[in-house]
Amino acid sequence: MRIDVVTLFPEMVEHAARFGVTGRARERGLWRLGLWNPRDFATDNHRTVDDRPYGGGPGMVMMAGPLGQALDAARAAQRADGCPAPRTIYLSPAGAPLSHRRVMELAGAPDAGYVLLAGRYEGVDERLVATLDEEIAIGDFVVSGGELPALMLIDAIARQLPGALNDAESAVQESFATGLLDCPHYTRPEHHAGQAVPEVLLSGNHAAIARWRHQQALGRTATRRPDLLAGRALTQDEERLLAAWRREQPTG
Ligand code: 4FN
Repeated sequence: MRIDVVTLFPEMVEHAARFGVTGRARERGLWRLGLWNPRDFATDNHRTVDDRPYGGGPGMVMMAGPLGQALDAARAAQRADGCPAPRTIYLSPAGAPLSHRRVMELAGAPDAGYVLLAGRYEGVDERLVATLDEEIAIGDFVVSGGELPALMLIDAIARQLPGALNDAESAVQESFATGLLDCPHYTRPEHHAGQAVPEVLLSGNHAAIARWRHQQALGRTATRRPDLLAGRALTQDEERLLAAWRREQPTG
């Protein structure tokens, strides 16, 4: 997979893309990163990439010209690198909310190419946005630029590429695939700040532990993120586990 990012802060993306699972996946050659600064495609002496909004008002807008040139250069680099049909994605608050499902779709074609556009200022001239394939939003909050959203998308995709995770990481990963929140985790020591580790986890009874964890995951998801359960039918056994979990919760 090849991912290019068009950004006014390429160093920010380059630096963050070196760490952890995604950095290791990159070292392994599972994905390649290209960076394009629209400032390098500006035509004036000041290397201007933004201008005042037509119609007036506060803030500045990223100009279509330099962005279009940077996107063209990124697409050409993708083609030269064996990605004939790169998909262009604008990280934008107006995009479709990113989901695990969409991440898996984007990661599902390991030979695919993506060109991500990270905005700054008040955003991007709409005529340039109209030339892109897709808009994706990371969440409902104001951020200063699209770089961190782009990095979140890259992180989410890269860790799904075949060979990105070692066996232990892959095993953990499979537990996320249930569509539920995680169960609570504990490690040593057995007592911390007057609180003990739940007894079942010390029992050595692996079936009981698995059942308790599944129950915790169901209970937490039902109370904290009921929206995640909306698209997921519960089995009869899960209904029983959840009902029992609810009875055990302190009231009030
Ligand atoms: N944000 C909102 C409403 C209006 C503007 C913003 C906002 C960065 C270039 C876009 C934001 C959120 C999720 C990219 C936010 C995302 C961005 C994202 C983003 C600078 C213009 C801007 C209603 C969400 C609070 C600034 C809501 N996912 N504008 O943040 O790029 O990808």
